[in-house]
Amino acid sequence: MQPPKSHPRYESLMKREKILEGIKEGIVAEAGLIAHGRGEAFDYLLGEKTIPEADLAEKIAAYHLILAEYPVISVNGNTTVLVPDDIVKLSELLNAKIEINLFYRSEERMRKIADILRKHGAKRVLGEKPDSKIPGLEHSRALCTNEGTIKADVILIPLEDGDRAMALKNMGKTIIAIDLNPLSRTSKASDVTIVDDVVRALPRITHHIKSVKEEKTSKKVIKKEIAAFDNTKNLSKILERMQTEAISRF
Ligand code: PTJ
Repeated sequence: MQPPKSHPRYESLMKREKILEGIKEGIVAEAGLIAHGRGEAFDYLLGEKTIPEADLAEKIAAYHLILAEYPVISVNGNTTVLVPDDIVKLSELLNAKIEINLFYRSEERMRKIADILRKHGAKRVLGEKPDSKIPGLEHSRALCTNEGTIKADVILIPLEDGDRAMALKNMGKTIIAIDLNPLSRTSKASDVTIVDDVVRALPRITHHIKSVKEEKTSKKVIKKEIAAFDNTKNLSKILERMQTEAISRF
């Protein structure tokens, strides 16, 4: 059901609709609804907006992706229904590979997700024919490709489960997570954690990449800002911000 545009929480309701539609079409896992609800709860505490600490992480993420030799964007059911265009745009801007990596893997879901991304302009989508595994993971979440996850030096993981994030970190990769829960294992294991809704985060990362190109920011400056970024400190500032933001609306 389409919510009326006048509804004060129209955007949030539209996201729910996309997730529900995705479940009906067999694209989003049923557990994706629960994951979305958890994300919504944290987003509500943040005031459903990009807070300054998230924007900083989005800028640092953009910097890592610009410096990357082989960036990869990992996608699942939720991200595909929420931001298919943004995934494709970002991959084109960075010349990054897109790889589907599912927690609740089935060949049918893999195909449906790849079809949606191709429909939105992706020339190549990896993951349907895995030829490698992430060491240390036992379930089907380990399945991946040599051309994607294995070769990646920097990997963007929106809405990731903690085990896989930690396994990727153990492989020596630079991990950029998008996760509204600042307390999740994924958030804590990542090099850069963007505590923002994926719907706002991907366009912000793209914006920062374009700014670097327009303003011709030097590699020296980029590297200096990356070195000065402390993910744990940023996460603790976010927890404080959640509290003050929520109290200010009480
Ligand atoms: O499509 P599949 O089979 O790969 O399954 C995907 C889900 C998301 C179901 C699976 O990876 C899962 O169970 O994830 P978790 O462990 O519940 O983690 C999802 C995290 O994403 C949670 O910490 C949520 O707070 C967060 N989250 C949910 N929706 C959003 C979000 N973060 C950013 N933007 C969102 N829209």
